[in-house]
Amino acid sequence: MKTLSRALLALALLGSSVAAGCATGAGEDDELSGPRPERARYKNLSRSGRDVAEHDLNRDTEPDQWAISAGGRLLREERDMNFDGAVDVYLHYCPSGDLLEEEMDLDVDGLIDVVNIYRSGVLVRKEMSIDFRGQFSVVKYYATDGTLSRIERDSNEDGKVDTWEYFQDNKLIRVGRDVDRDGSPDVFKDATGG
Ligand SMILES: [Ca+2]
Ligand SMILES: [Ca+2]
Ligand SMILES: [Ca+2]
Ligand SMILES: [Ca+2]
Repeated sequence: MKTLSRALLALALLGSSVAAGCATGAGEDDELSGPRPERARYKNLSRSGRDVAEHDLNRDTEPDQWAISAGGRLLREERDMNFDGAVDVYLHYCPSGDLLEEEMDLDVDGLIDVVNIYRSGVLVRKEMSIDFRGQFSVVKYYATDGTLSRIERDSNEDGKVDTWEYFQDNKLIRVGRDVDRDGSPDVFKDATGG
């Protein structure tokens, strides 16, 4: 079973883009089938009809961690990292129990700034809002061994990637740019030369 899912993961990573998902058997991705899964960054989180378990990590009698489950399955955990009563980190889980996504509000303003996306519990993608305004203009892709493979940047925040940085052994080797603004790179530059 593990070997099979690893093989599927490797296959998935061969593609140019890696979709979020639980990488488990068919039918277990029902929660993710829509274009907008329940996420803090889409502001569509719900606790309605779910079991909510509260925890008080710093023992000040105020809860700071919540586990939200449905039908005995843990959907997500919410954490208040700075103990101000507002949630800053959301952890979303696969039916298998593997971590699927991590949403983080780094500057505690209520907007998600970083999303880490996992497959079979391994980090494959990191989406970053570098100006903390909720636009994920930098996306980092990781290989199965954990090394950085590519960074895509939407420098002018028009929703289209314009710069592709390719990495090998965590070193920048090539940069691609989209000069005709069609969303794919046209000009490449070798970044290894001295
Ligand atoms: Ca507390
Ligand atoms: Ca907080
Ligand atoms: Ca924020
Ligand atoms: Ca182009």
